Amino acid sequence: MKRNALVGLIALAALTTAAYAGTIHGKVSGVSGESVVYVEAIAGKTFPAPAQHVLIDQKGLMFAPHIVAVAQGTTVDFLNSDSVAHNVFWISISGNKKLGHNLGTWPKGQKQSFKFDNPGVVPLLCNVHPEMAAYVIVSPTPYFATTDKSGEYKIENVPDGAYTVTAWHEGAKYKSNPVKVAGDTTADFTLSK
Ligand SMILES: [Cu+2]
Repeated sequence: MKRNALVGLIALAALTTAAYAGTIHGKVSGVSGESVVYVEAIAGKTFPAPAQHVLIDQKGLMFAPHIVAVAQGTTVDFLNSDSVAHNVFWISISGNKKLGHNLGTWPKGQKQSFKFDNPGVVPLLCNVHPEMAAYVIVSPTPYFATTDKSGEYKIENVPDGAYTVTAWHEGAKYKSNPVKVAGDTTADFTLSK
């Protein structure tokens, strides 16, 4: 093979890798348990609403799971599996009270759905049981992950580029950091109350 052709092939392979192989991974510390890490809105880019619904169950007087991360535009199905009636409401999304909503109250075996078109943190409550609480984190991009219990996370298939990445944890101050993604990229966060 001629040298020029080989150089061309290597360059093409490098470009292909750069466009598809970005990964953001790291650790969220300073807090214990699950956090959510997501890439903030990217100028000039929109993403189709995911077709697949996500289920949040109400079982044993608890929301399950307690923390759910979804991409903007996702429809969440809220199921009541208890023999008592449950309600679902939120007073705001990321503090914006205009985005507050009450889905109503329904009995066992029934569900209500809601499409989360606004990104942000949605603190779920049930007005029948004040102790019930959960969070939906609506990521403005499809690039998000929930950490494991030790705080480790991995967001795959992120195109190379410069982004703002936010780490959120229940009861802590969220943190947004600039992250330049080039292939396999590390981004650690330290959160505090
Ligand atoms: Cu309830």
